[in-house]
Amino acid sequence: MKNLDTTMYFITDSTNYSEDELLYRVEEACKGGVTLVQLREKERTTREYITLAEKVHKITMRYDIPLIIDDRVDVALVVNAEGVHVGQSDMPVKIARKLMGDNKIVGATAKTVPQAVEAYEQGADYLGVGAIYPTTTKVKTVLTSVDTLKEIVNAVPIKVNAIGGLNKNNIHVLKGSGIDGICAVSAIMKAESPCNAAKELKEAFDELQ
Ligand code: TZP
Ligand code: MG
Repeated sequence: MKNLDTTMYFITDSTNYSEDELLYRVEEACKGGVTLVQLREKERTTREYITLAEKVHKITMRYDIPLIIDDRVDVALVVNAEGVHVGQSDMPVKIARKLMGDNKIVGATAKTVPQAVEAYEQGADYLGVGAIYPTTTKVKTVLTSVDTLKEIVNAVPIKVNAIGGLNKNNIHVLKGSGIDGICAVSAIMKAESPCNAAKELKEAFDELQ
């Protein structure tokens, strides 16, 4: 059975952090009630990605929170993570689904309705849509309007999360959009207390409902 609650989806960014600090922040975010964790590593070697993913997975498993690996189906399979997330330049959803099997979570990035429909038809379980606001996180992305976000929500029957520059003070723009949850990197990674940040962000999202 897939356990998929995308309400408060925390995505890591280890830039400028030691491994210990990253692991600490993952654990604090778990304590703060995030419902999904994505390990997102762009600079590490495959071997380093696997080693780190094993350590992160040990933590998330203790909190019963699914771990999603960004970009890399091979790494996700090796560490038996609960899922993988693919973007528009990664492996197509259809192939990721085939390799991961039906019981794993496959998420995809979509910035337009056609991309969203294609990802759904190819077997994605959820979509990350954005960037809603400009972001300081290292990413090649363009802004997606809240109107497009709403169109995507209406176009596909799977979970849709908003992403990009989101924090507890600006997510009110998402009210009434019909999204299932929010994704956050900096709001938790850069917070003085990642635990409190996760808790507050989740509360802010719950208040929108
Ligand atoms: N995809 C679109 S925006 C983004 C990704 C991975 C980064 C979001 O990071 P932050 O720090 O929450 O703006
Ligand atoms: Mg990617």
